[in-house]
Amino acid sequence: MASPRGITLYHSRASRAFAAYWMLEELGVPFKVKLVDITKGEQKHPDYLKLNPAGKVPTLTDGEVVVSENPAIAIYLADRYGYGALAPKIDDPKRGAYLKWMVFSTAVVDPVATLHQQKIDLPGFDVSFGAFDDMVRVVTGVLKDREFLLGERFSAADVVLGGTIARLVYQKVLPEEPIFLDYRDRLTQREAFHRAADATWPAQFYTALA
Ligand SMILES: N[C@@H](CCC(=O)N[C@@H](CS)C(=O)NCC(=O)O)C(=O)O
Repeated sequence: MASPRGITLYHSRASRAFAAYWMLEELGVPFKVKLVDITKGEQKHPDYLKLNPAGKVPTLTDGEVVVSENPAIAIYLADRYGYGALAPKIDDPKRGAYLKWMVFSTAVVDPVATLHQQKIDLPGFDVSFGAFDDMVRVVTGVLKDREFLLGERFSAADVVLGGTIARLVYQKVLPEEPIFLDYRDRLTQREAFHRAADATWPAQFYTALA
């Protein structure tokens, strides 16, 4: 379905905005791109802060709709333009797991992995995102007997959490074990992944992932 309003993605190259870009490519909807160069501090410009007071990329607008935070962007887009395809429908029993993995991606995986990369490993108890090893165990557990997070069917949750896992494998934050490498390889074979990577990542990063 084409957007009746007109979608614009605000992103920066080689950033977490990749997930939103990949999501748009999966859906095949037309969209405009505005570069917000975080290396120049453009994400803190007053005009951009009106769209996203957190001063981070990505942000997506669709007419009057403004959405930021990758999982929220992916949930919005998948429900609006890929409902039943990239998003399980409301009455689909897989909807619960779908939403859980979406939230888990930035509430747990990203923060705990970022701290781990900086050699900060907090005890899991009373820390909202838990311990790094517990995160690895949980993600390993879901991927051990399936192609994608929801089973055989690729979904927007694979774009958001899978995109994060692909980056963490590349950055060697996650262990280079077959379970992560194989999942990463399944994701990077997708044409939409390649289109988004070509547009957003330096060639070196892209070839390392492909
Ligand atoms: N939780 C956010 C994270 C976005 C994020 O961390 N963006 C980084 C780029 S990778 C950013 O904009 N950094 C610039 C800054 O914080 O000033 C999401 O999932 O969208």
